[in-house]
Amino acid sequence: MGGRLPLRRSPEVADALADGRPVVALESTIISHGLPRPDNLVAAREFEQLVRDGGAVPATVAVLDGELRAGLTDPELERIAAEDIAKLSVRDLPVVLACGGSGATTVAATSWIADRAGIRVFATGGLGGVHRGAADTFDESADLTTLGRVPVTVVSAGVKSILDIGATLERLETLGVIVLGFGTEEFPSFWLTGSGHRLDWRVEDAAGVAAVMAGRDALGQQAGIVVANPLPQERQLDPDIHDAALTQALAEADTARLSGKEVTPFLLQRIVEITGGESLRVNLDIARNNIAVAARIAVAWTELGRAQ
Ligand code: PSU
Ligand code: MN
Repeated sequence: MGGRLPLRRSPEVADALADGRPVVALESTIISHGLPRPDNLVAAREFEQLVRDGGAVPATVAVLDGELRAGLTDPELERIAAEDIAKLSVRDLPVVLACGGSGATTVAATSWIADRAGIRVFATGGLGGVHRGAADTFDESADLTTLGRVPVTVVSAGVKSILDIGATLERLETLGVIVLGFGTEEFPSFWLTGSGHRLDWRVEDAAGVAAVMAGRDALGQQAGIVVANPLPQERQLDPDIHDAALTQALAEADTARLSGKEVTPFLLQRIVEITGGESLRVNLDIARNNIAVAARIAVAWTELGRAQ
C-alpha cells in the first residue's frame, strides 16, 4: 500500500527547484485565519511579490481539491483568502486528501508539504506554540512537534505573547529545534521586539543561517531551524496598547471557553479589533520583514550548494 503523493508544484517552482534556484515557501493560514478580509488577499499577493523582489520564487502552500500544492495562481490565492476555507494542520492532511478537500495550511502543515516538495526555506509571521494554561489544557501547537521532525528553516518574529513564550522555548529545546536569533540574542514576541527570553545562538546574516543548515544536514539531523527575526524597536507595537489588548483578548477567550484550532484565530482577530487595526499594521510589517530575510536565506542556501 502507499500510493502516489498528490503533490503539485507550480511550473515556476518546479523549474526553479530543478535548476537549483532559490524558492521560498509561504504559509496560507496567515492569509485565511491570521489576517482580516479583504486585506488578506492584498497581503497574499504582496508577499509573493516580496519573495520575487528578493530574487527567489514564491511557493504559497495550500491544499486544493485533494491535492497538495506549492505555488498558486492568482485565482487560487483568491480561494485561500475567501471565507470558509478550512485551517489544516499536519494531521488533517491525510483526511483532506482522502475526501478531495481544500484548506489553508498552518506552519506545521506548510513545513510538511514544503519538505515533500523539496523546498528548504519558509517564511511566516509568527509560530504557534505552547498556550498559557497548557498545563491544564494540553494546548500546544503541532507547529512545535512538526518542526522537531521536518528539516525546514522557518523565518518568524518568534511567538505572540498570547502564548507562554518560556514554555514554547523549552519545548523547542526538547524537540531539538535549532533557534537562531537573527541579529539578536533575545527571542522576539511578534508585535514586540523583545520578550525578555535570551537565546543561545545569534547569527548576523543569511550566509550564517545557510551555514547552520549545512551543518544540520551533515549531521543527519531531522529537526527544523527557527530563525527569530525581530522588528526593529521603532516599528514595534506600542507596549501599552499591546498589553491592554492582550489582557482583554485572553479574558474573552477564557469566557468563550474555546478549544482546539479555534483558539489562535480568535485571539488574532480580537487583538486586531481591540487595537483598532494598529496590530494589523505591525503584523503586515512583520510578515514583510520575515519574507525579505527568508529570500536572502534561500539565495544564500543555493549559493552554498553551488560552492560545494
Ligand atoms: N501566529 C501568528 N499568526 C498566525 C498563526 C500563528 O502570529 O497566522 C497561525 C499559523 O498558521 C500557525 C497557526 O501555524 O496559527 C497555529 O495554530 P494552532 O495554535 O492552532 O496550532
Ligand atoms: Mn491549539
